[in-house]
Amino acid sequence: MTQRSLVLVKPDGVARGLTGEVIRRIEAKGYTLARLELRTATRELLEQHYEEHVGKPFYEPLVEFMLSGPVAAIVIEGERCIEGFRSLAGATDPTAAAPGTIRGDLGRDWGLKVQQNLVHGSDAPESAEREIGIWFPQS
Ligand code: DAT
Ligand code: MG
Repeated sequence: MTQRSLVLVKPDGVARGLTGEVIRRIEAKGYTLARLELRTATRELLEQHYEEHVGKPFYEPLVEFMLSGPVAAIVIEGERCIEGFRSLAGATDPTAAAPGTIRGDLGRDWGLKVQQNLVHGSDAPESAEREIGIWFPQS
């Protein structure tokens, strides 16, 4: 079924000039870009976005990292694109992520645990619609 997913190029990806490379891989896979905007997150927005992680030990460092610079907020569209983008992104830990994936090819451990893993992708249809509503409330 045609789905939408929220993709973020995180501050490390934007700062390293990898936004275009991430978009290139999304487009090469055949997904469509429905929305695309460079944004600076706020604490309030991130608290909603990372609702499931509030209170976990890595939550505060994650939020600080996500506030450290602009992110590219992207809505992609396509058949099973939620699972498809998760597959393109690779495992959460960039050191362990398989070669061929965004995190595996372009990410590594910089001594800041696994938070600097370049991209976010929604993990289920419900979270995709929830996250798109948070980042693009007018859509
Ligand atoms: P994903 O981004 O692969 O969906 P997640 O939703 O479990 O992973 O976690 C959100 C982000 O939080 C993840 O991209 C990096 C950070 N994170 C997750 N687990 C972590 C941990 N054990 N230590 C530090 N950061 C972590
Ligand atoms: Mg997640």
